[in-house]
Parts: sequence; C-alpha cells; structure tokens
Amino acid sequence: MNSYMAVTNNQRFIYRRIEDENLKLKKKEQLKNLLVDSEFSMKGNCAISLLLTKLDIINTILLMKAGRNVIQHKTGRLKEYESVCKKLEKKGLDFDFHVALEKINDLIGVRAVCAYVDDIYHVADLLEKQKDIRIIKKKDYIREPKKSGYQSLHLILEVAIAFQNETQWIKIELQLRTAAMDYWASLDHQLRYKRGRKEAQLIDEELQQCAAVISSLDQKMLKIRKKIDKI
Ligand code: 0O2
Repeated sequence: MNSYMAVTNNQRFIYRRIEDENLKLKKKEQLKNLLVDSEFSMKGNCAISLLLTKLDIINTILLMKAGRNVIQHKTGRLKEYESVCKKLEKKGLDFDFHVALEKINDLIGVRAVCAYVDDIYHVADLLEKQKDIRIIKKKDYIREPKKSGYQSLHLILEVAIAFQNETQWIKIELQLRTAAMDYWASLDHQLRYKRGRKEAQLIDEELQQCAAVISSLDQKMLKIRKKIDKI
C-alpha cells in the first residue's frame, strides 16, 4: 500500500468516527427531548402519584388490621437522563426512546420501605389484586439475594391511567424493602460508583457480609414481632 492510500484510508476512518459521534449526539439529544419535560415525564409523574396514593390506601387498610404503619416511607422518581444513557450503554443498547421504554424497567420508579419482611409481601399481595394494576414481572431478591448481597422485592407493573380520551397502561418499577435493606442499599449505591478502585473490592466483600447480618437482623426482628403479636 502506498503512502497516499494510507492517508486516505486513515482520513476515511476519522470521518466515519466523526459521523458516528455526530449521529450518537443527535440520538442522545432526541432521547433527552423525549424523556425530559415531555409527554412521557408528565405521564410518568401521574403514574408515580397514582402508585403512591395506592400505597397510602394499602397502608391505611393494614394499619386498621395491624395497629401500626406497615409502610414507613416511600418515594418516587423519574430516572435521570444521564442515568438512562449509562444504563443503555451498559446493556449495549441504542440511544433510542422506544428501546429505553421497552428495555429499561425503572424509567419510572417508586420505592417503599416497610417495617418487617412479611409486610413487604402483604403490600405486594394487595397491589396484585387491584384491577387497574398488571404485574409484568416479579424479581424476589429477598428470597434470592443478588451476588452483591442486594435484597428487595421488585415488582415491574403497569398502572392504568385514564387520560382525557383514553386509558393508558404505564410501566413502573416498585422496589419494596425493609429499613435495614434500604440502609444497606444506599451505602452500596455510593460504593458502586467507585467500583474499580482497589479498596472498593475489599469493601465489596465487607458489604456482602453486612448484607448477611442485615438479613438475619430482619428475621430476628420479625420473630420478636410475631411473639409480641401473640401476647
Ligand atoms: P439506580 O442508579 O439505583 O437507578 P434487568 O432488569 O436485569 O435487565 P436491571 O434493570 O439492572 O436489569 O435490573 P435489576 O438488577 O433488578 O436492578 C434494578 C435496580 O435495582 C437498580 O437500578 C438499583 O436501583 C437496584 N439494584 C439492583 N442491584 C443492586 C445492587 O447490587 N446494589 C444496589 N444498591 N442497588 C441495586 P439501576 O438503574 O442499576 O441503578
């Protein structure tokens, strides 16, 4: 190959890289427009409000039965645009709104923290019985914790929302966990962003041990509560 050919091939490669980068930027811009301050975000916020209200009602029903608040606190959020991009990249997916909508379950998310492990399943049962809720998938990371030690019950569900002309089913991820699981997950979340550092690997192992301690603490607290319930 002569030097003239080498230069043109090199240039062609650079132009293609620039074109690819421009296309990626364009797709990301379109994705941002469809995710942020959009029809999607408006409907997503409606889905969050509806699910939070449903959880309030369930808490009231269970409060009448158990005489205590079963759900201690709850929050809802739309996944941030940067976080959506990171997740798409991690999964090797295109920066496309419809791909994100189909493949990312927690674009719209609600988290509820319960007092005891059995409360989590009572709340999930009551939700499952509702006519305007469809359970798409259940991931029980309490019965089968993740390798990291992460525990929570995830319900990927759809809620029906009546808009002006039609009823739409909106996908939302509900994470149910105890206060101990929540404490562990928030520390782990901080660590996860620092993964790759040498010290982080040691902390990883320590966190796995803490997850086991937390699981046994939850079980002990549940046993004590059940004893007290019988008195
Ligand atoms: P962020 O920043 O919290 O939003 P999949 O459904 O298998 O295609 P996905 O969506 O990763 O893939 O499912 P998974 O594993 O059920 O995780 C969904 C969410 O659960 C995560 O969202 C976290 O919020 C939480 N989670 C899962 N594993 C862990 C863990 O090991 N530690 C902590 N702290 N949280 C975890 P994001 O988007 O990954 O993160």
